[in-house]
Amino acid sequence: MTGVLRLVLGDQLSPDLSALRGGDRDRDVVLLAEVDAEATYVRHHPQKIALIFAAMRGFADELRADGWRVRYTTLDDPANAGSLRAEVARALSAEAVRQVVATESGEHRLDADMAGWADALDAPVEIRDDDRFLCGRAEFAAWADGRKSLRMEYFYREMRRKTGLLMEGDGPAGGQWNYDADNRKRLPQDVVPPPRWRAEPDARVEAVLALVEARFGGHFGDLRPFHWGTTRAEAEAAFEDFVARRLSRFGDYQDAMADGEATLFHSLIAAYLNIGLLDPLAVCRRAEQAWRDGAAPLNAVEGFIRQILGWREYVRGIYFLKGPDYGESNALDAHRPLPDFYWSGDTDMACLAAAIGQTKRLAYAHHIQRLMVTGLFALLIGARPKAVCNWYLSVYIDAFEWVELPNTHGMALYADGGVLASKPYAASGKYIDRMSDHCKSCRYKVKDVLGPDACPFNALYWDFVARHEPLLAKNPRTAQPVRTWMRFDDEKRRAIRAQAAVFLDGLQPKQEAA
Ligand code: FAD
Ligand code: DLZ
Repeated sequence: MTGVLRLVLGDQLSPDLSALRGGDRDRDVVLLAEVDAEATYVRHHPQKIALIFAAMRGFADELRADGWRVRYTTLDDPANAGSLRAEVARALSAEAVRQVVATESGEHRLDADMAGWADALDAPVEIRDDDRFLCGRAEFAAWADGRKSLRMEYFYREMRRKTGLLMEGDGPAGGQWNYDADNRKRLPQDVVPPPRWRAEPDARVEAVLALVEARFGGHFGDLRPFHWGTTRAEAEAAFEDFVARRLSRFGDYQDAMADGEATLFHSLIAAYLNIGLLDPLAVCRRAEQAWRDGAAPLNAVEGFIRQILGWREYVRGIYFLKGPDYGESNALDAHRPLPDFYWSGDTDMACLAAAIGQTKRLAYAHHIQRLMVTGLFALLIGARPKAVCNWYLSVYIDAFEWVELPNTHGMALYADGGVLASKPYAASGKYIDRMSDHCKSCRYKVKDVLGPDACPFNALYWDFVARHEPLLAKNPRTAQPVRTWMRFDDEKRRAIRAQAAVFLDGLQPKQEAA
């Protein structure tokens, strides 16, 4: 009797994955394959490849312990066929299986490839919905249908009602849907964030680190020290550590940045959620419980839940709603190459050096660093959206296209012309000074707009306002800076634009393939 080949991708490490549902443990074979095609479609940070391979190996053990027959191909297996499709073909001819069941992937690239498998493999291929999200693709499309504006806030309220999270009767707990106004504090000197939770590599992880070092050591980013959890138990321990030690202050310092503090009060769980080691609803319910138990205030817990129940679900909805062409737009007509220092951290701007430096060391930067430091700089200089998206998809431990692209292309760069954000997130050095202490140690003066020591963000900001004056003037949320720009006299305007031009001319581009 023949069985079914059940494919599990590297970011589908969930025991209740739809591809495994209804399976027959005696006849079916579960396939996991480390393949070159997935490890190289962008030059992933070495820690990201190591996390995925180590977690895949850990999940294979979990499945075996649960009675499944698992076929696992390691990257260094001499017979490795190099791509998922070729590994599925190899399994079909080697195992007593005649049909394939898979779960839809998180990327248009792979979805399109999988759609051609039945013909290419000459075998029945069933692709099931990925229902590990709280809002399915069709449900999001129904929510979006007929709406003029797809703002996250309204989607989020629907999701609160649907799940009952932080609800009191028909209304929001505490009387407000959103406590963001309370969540914009600077980090005071006497508040010291706890160190990040760390796993120590065991023999399974060490074997993966050696493999990644040999094959992908040349990619941007340090492989060691490697302290990410790679099993479900470790991901849960990391999350519990967050609940116990950081959740209560997550809200207050959510937007803060500080010299020498890479992780502040953030959870560092995005990668675990995205590869299936943590379940988003369980995580939100646990955070809500902490509030109900009096262990964390409402502004912190609502802020945290909104990121997962709101933003995470919403960006996935946008990614699939807008389809494969979403990343093709370039609404601000931006064509500048990404500066070389994005790949080295070698810049005198302290905020950029900190964000890029920790990205290299940890494969991690928190949201405000991604949006209001590296993202803001790329927006202001008019960097080419594809080059910026390629960078974000490569360098972060949690980067998968369904979540990376809307955040970068839409939120940070406004390259989608306002599908996702109601305005470009443009700001001067003043914002960075308000939310961090980076400017104190910076060689540039944040208060200056002109002169060799002026913070480059300032002239770049006004240059951006000047370049996009018609667009910004017609949006009530961005019209004020245009009016201020118009009040500057001609000489000041000319000097600012000349200062920006000299700075832009001095940026060293990286030779990119993308
Ligand atoms: P926390 O600050 O502790 O937040 C809790 C959780 O909320 C996160 O783990 C994440 O699952 C979710 N979350 C928070 N903000 C967002 C958001 N805007 N979109 C989706 N989920 C969110 N997130 C990714 O998971 N992968 C990416 O590739 C990614 N790329 C980004 C690129 C840019 C330009 C920007 C501005 C944001 C990006 N984000 C991405 C969103 C966010 O920055 C990260 O989820 C977060 O920094 C991860 O760190 P954390 O786990 O400590 O999150
Ligand atoms: C990101 C990644 C990497 C680095 N390697 C593998 C792999 O070897 N095998 C695999 O099945 N998946 C891998 N992945 C995750 C896929 O790229 C991911 O499923 C798609 O990007 C869709 O989200």
